[in-house]
Amino acid sequence: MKIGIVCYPTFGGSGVVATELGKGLAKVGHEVHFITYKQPMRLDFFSENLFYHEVDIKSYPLFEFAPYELALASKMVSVVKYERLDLLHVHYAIPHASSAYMAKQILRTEGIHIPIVTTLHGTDITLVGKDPSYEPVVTFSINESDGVTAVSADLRKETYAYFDIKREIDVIPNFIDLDRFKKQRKEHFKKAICPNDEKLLVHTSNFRKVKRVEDVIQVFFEVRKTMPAKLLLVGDGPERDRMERLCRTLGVCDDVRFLGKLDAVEEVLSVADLFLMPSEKESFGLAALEAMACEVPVLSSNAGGIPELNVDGVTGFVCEIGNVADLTEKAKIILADENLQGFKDRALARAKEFDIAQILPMYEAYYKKTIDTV
Ligand code: GMT
Repeated sequence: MKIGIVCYPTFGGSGVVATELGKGLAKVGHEVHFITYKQPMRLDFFSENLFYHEVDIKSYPLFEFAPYELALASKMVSVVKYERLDLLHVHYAIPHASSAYMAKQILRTEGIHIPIVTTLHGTDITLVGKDPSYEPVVTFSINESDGVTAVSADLRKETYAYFDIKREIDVIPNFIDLDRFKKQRKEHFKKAICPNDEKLLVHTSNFRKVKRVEDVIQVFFEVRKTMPAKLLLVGDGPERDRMERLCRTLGVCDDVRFLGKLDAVEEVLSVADLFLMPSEKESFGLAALEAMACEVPVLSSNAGGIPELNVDGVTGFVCEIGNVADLTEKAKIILADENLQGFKDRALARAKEFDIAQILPMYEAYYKKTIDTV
């Protein structure tokens, strides 16, 4: 098939999923055309089946905000037409699904029919999408897509709850490339961070409020009272300053390091003992899956689709959102020497269920079904 993939190209789970999916499809022989405003993060190599089309956003003194949606729709029209695509797969509803709808209508006037598959990722539904300033357009463009998938059953449920959806939404979970995300031998790194064999806790996120990074630090503060431990915080975002101040107030700065935006997160995960994801909202939790693939147990909240990934008492623990006392107690259980290896082994076994090799055929079948039925 010739598939167009539209996504956000920079940091963020939906862009990572879209890029890895495109790479996986190209590997098994499909021709994949990325349409974005910037070269996607993990698409920095040559492959005969991968193409990149940059959206040209023209500014003009009249525009306070350049109309990206229109430039994107125009680019979709030309790529579909000249590259003869079979299908467009847009990741994240806003504004990709509505731009795709517009492109589809324009192409129809030229006798070209292009099926649109929209994948919902999370905040496009649970935070941004349901805001009245976007809701009518999101509802319309989901209903007008030829196929709609959500990355978890919970996200599908939330979509039906928030929007007036009149069509079927299928669940295709996120996936992991186990060749990249695997435990690597990084003993020197572990020794440098934990010279006295301290337990290493890790959190990665975009440091937005919904990630509840303060819970990570509070849990660490409590755990550290009972065992030697270190905390690595990977990523950056609006909450970073506040979190640095919290570390100072709690007096834990010597044992906490903010690493900023790291691309090779698997190297950090390779030496971690516990991954924390106490989010307020989380449709899937790709970062937790990446940790599990590196044999790291997950201590999470019960937000959104996380319990569909992290199995309570098996691959880690699942606690009520904001229950720091419970999170702390469960962290100590996981980190106890006699328990840790079992949790690590089971985390890896669970991650294998989300191997890209299992999930990619689901998308291929979904594309074929969509093309055949429209
Ligand atoms: O987590 C974020 O805020 C980024 C966001 C995105 O779209 O880039 O992530 C969402 O999509 C990921 C990939 O499907 C999911 O793994 C994340 O759980 C989801 N985030 C939220 O629902 C908050």
